[in-house]
Amino acid sequence: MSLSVYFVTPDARAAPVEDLVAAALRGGVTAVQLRDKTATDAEMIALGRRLHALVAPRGVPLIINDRVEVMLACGAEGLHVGQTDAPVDEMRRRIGPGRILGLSIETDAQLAHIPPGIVDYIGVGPVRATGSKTDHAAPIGFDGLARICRAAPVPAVAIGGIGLADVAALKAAGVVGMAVISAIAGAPDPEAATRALVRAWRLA
Ligand code: TZP
Ligand code: MG
Repeated sequence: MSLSVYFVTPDARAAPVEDLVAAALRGGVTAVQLRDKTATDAEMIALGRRLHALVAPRGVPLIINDRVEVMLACGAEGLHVGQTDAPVDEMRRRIGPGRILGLSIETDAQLAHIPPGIVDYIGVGPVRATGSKTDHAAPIGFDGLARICRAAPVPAVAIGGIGLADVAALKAAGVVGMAVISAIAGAPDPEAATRALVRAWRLA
């Protein structure tokens, strides 16, 4: 599994989410997260199944944000939870040992509460303030990101206000990948934007 270029679906969608994910896949995205704070579970399961049919032939994991029932029902590869969701050890019991489990980390202090052997990766940020998540925590910047990466017990993915120009700084901070919404969904050509991120990540 590679989380190097990790596309998270947007709230505001200029294009259908299937079209965005298909474009990201053509561009070489390595992981996709379905994040939808407003859909019903039934809507999210239906969408998750459609997205899973797109990503699975390419061996790209589909990770569902927050909702374990949705993840189980659409056969996704993983679940991503935040600090206010149910505890990760409970989530791990529900999803079983073989699925991917990600946890959002916003502060140094939250690292201390990660139980050993439960979480596969952490999503760290926001690195910068972003309009893509209205209720985000205070930005940690690249210094904060590097500090958290050094102390983290598992691989870290950066998130929040990051894009193509940041690839070298992100690699220097020690993350294994970049999770983005607007750098792909907000680009005039999401496929080309993804391809550029993938190429930059490989070359940096
Ligand atoms: N969690 C922290 S920041 C963020 C999420 C879901 C949004 C990232 O979106 P963008 O457009 O890549 O800044
Ligand atoms: Mg959450």
